[in-house]
Amino acid sequence: MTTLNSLPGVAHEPLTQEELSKINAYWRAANYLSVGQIYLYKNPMLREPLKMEHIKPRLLGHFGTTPGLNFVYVHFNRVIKKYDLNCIYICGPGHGGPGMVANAYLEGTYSEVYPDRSEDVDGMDRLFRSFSFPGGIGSHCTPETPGSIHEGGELGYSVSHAYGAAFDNPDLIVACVVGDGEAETGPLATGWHGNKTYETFRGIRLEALLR
Ligand SMILES: Cc1ncc(C[n+]2csc(CCOP(=O)(O)OP(=O)(O)O)c2C)c(N)n1
Ligand SMILES: [Mg+2]
Repeated sequence: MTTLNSLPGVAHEPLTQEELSKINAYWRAANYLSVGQIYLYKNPMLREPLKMEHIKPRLLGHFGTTPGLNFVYVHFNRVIKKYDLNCIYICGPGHGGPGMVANAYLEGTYSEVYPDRSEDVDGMDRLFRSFSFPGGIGSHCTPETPGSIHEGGELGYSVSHAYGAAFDNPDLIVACVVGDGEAETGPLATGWHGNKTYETFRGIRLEALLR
């Protein structure tokens, strides 16, 4: 039987201690940047003791989904670098926005596109304050999020967008995370049938060729 470990080119060894500690540090930084966007209005590095006035008065949803999404993100980055892969991450869960923004910021892309959200305390302050706040950025991955092709505001399209990305780019690896809440929507239930769509399209194309 072919298992993942028996495939040529797939490393069998566990991660080294150095890899583990770097990945863990990156993951914790992404989690901090996510939780900061949700809660902090001021004091982004918590250099002062936390006071009520540092907390946003109206909070968005919850943090629950974010550590898992950030975990997937950092490990995909690890394998992308290791094997020089061409990948895209489609993030479905309804409250995953802060995680995706945090990673875009941590990679430097966010500051490249929005120089006022620079990679320093002032930039972090502006990033945190703007998240899900009047005049700021959306609580989900709006089209303004660098690299985003998946508008997360209306739940239910992650699988369809993942299929679309793969159909358009056959060599692309698409990592798609589906939210459990998102999975209750009609569009998502339909999205699971993308494999049949592909077979149908392929059938139609074959038929056309054979004619
Ligand atoms: C079509 C649609 N219905 C309802 C909502 C409101 N809504 C936003 S997040 C959310 C919960 C989504 O759950 P899940 O996908 O598991 O994400 P998580 O909260 O775990 O991050 C809901 C119902 C929405 N954004 N879109
Ligand atoms: Mg959920």
